Amino acid sequence: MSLMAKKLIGVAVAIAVVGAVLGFYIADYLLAYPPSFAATATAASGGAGSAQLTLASVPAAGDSTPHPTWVSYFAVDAHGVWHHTTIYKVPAHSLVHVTIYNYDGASGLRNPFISEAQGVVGSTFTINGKPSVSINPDDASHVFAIAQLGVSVPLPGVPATAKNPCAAAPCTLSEDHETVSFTFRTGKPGRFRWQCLVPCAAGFILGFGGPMATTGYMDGFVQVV
Ligand SMILES: [Cu+2]
Repeated sequence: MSLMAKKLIGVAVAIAVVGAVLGFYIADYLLAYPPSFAATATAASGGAGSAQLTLASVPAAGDSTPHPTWVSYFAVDAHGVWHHTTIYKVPAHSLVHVTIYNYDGASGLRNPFISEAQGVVGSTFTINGKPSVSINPDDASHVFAIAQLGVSVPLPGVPATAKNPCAAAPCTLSEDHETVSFTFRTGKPGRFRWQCLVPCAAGFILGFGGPMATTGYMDGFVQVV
């Protein structure tokens, strides 16, 4: 075999190895999703099924996650245990009651339009039990939005003067938080993307990188089944 042929084979092998490694990296990035979390079925109302989904949003995901310093959502089960996933399974043709405990401070919105709730049953949501239709855009900490279902609800931040803030997940209900509740209606089965709309990713360009671009932190999927 000539030297040239050996060189060509060497180059071809190197390209194949790099290509395979890149392929594994991309496949892992695309397929490594957190497990899905099922909403808890609740008593049916008016003929439709219903379910309860309890979530929490925090200023830092904590040491049990790959990115401890990133802002993140968590799912909270019926026993109060926090799960680091943003993929939720909810029933089709049902009312989904969502409760979100927000432990994070405000980042503010660039577009005040998003400070108004959309697509929720009764056109209102509650903040610490108080019926509301919008918040002050400057107070926005996170947003829970399912664009394809027309749902968008703003979460006000914990005041900077809070005496007992939670630094990182998991937090407890005795720590300062804002409780946001709302209900949305599901239709036929499908997989719908949801995301936060507040530029809350501190330290990233325009606040939209890192956790804002990663499933498991500030966005995920609603699986209507
Ligand atoms: Cu956010």
